[in-house]
Amino acid sequence: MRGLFITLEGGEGAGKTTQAHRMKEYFELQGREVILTREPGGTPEAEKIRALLVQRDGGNWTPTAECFLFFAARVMHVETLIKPAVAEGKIVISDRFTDSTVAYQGYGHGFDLNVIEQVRQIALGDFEPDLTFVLDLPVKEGIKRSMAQKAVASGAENTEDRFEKLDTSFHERLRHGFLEIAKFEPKRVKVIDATQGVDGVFKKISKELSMLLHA
Ligand code: Z5A
Repeated sequence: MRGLFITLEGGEGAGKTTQAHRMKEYFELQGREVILTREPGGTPEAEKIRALLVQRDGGNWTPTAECFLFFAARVMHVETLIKPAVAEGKIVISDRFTDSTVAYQGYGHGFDLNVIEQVRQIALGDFEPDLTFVLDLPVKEGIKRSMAQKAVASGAENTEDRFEKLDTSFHERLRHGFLEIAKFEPKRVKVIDATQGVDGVFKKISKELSMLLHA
């Protein structure tokens, strides 16, 4: 059976992690082997880079350096985990991938989209996900969900908050960025209305998954 690489994208609290687990159950019920992973991270080396990028004391990177760090982590992730697993017929589901760099560093922070594309070409060539879901949610709703989640988990201090401290206008640019990516690549990127409940969102996702499996 053909392996697949599927990514989940979207702003803070959009429900990517929740839907990644639902997707895993869906494929496993069909007898498929699934690997859930995330970016930045996913391999021991890339998780070390994650700590530099997302933790509040991880360092003050220039935009160019930050872009290279995201792609350094991504190359390790793709070469040592994603490609080998897909070659073995497994389904790899990643919570974020290159579209997050385009949306956060490019649309969000204003880093040159052409430079991101050049670095992407050097790092990944023509490798890309078979299918990407952008979970789309009004910014306020995403932040509300994310804050509620943190309130529940308030026992353990969360230091992975470097991007979450950004203002509302940043999150609006981010949302616009993800929608633009989907507009440019409608075949690969599917926008899912994430305002519904978990089951409603998954119903839309599973429709796309079924089409992919029977393509
Ligand atoms: N970043 C970057 O800048 N550039 C890059 O290239 C990459 C990343 C790859 C780490 O991301 C940070 O790195 C991220 C972008 C930056 N910064 N931010 N923000 P992360 O993926 O580790 O963290 P995150 O984006 O903040 O994810 P999250 O908070 O884990 O959100 P989520 O996975 O989308 O949502 P969730 O955990 O599934 O759900 C959030 C809460 O909502 C939870 O309580 C759920 O039970 C609830 N939920 C979920 N779905 C629903 C529905 N449908 N209805 C109601 N409630 C729901």
